[in-house]
Amino acid sequence: MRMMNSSSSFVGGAIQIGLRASLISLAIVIGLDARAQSQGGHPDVDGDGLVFAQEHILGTSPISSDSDHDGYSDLEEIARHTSPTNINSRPDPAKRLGVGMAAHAQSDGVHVLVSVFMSDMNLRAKQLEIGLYGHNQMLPLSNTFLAQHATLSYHAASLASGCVALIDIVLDPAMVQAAGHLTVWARAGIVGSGAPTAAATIHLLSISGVIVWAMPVQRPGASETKDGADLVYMPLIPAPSGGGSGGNGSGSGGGGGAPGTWEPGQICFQHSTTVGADGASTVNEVVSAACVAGWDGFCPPSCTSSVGSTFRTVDPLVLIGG
Ligand SMILES: [Ca+2]
Ligand SMILES: [Ca+2]
Repeated sequence: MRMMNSSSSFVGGAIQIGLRASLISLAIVIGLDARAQSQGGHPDVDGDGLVFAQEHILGTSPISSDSDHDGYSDLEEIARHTSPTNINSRPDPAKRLGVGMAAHAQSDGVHVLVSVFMSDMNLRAKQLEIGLYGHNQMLPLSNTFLAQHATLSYHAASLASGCVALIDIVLDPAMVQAAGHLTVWARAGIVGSGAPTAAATIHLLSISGVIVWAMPVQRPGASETKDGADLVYMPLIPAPSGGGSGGNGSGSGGGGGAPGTWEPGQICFQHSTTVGADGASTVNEVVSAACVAGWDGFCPPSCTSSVGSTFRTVDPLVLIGG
């Protein structure tokens, strides 16, 4: 993992993040990171750690680090599992550690972001583990892999005493294509205090060679564990190089990479329920699916035919409890 002004010590399969930095040098870290992420036509104009392509997919503002103006940055809200675009969705102040994930595509591959909120800067006391689940196997990502494929940066949090760490992992699309379905998971905890207390997953799949993020969408009043999950199949297609109009997000994110049979301006909206569990994995069945208009995306012709199909993923609750 390329790290700026930080150090790391490795314990077992987990990464223990350590930071030798004053607040002044932290500001330098953030500045360097923003500059680094501006390369390749993917600017992070508002400095919240989310490049344009990511903000576009999330529907967050590329020119405001706090899209809904609730005092929590877009990145922090990802880590703390609240909506960055709903001012009434705010983090639980009692939770001192949070892990969330997002994904987008760039020309160098699929970027999976792991956002870690910490209420204090005692980073040596935090333990973070990142892994893959595919082919019915849990595979913690090795430190060697992360060193080669991930970057780490630190960003300001709503609490002056805390921070948000952002781990940006670049995956070869061929990994997802080979697996068909691939879940990336992350969990974090306090060193020496037993089980992790925060976890997140992101589910990727390959449809006709296009990498798709099965992105959860919030349904007001619904209980995810009881009612199943609502998902949209968000295609992760790199924007053309030099793209990024900087406008209101009405066009450049989709790029031209979707097969011609995919319907533009629509997205595959699905509802799935858990029909079984096997160790850390759950078996989920798609109970409804349809192309829904009004999205800046593409809907594959296979959308409706996915009803009745099952897929396996990892239950974040199991990652915490296990
Ligand atoms: Ca933003
Ligand atoms: Ca916010």
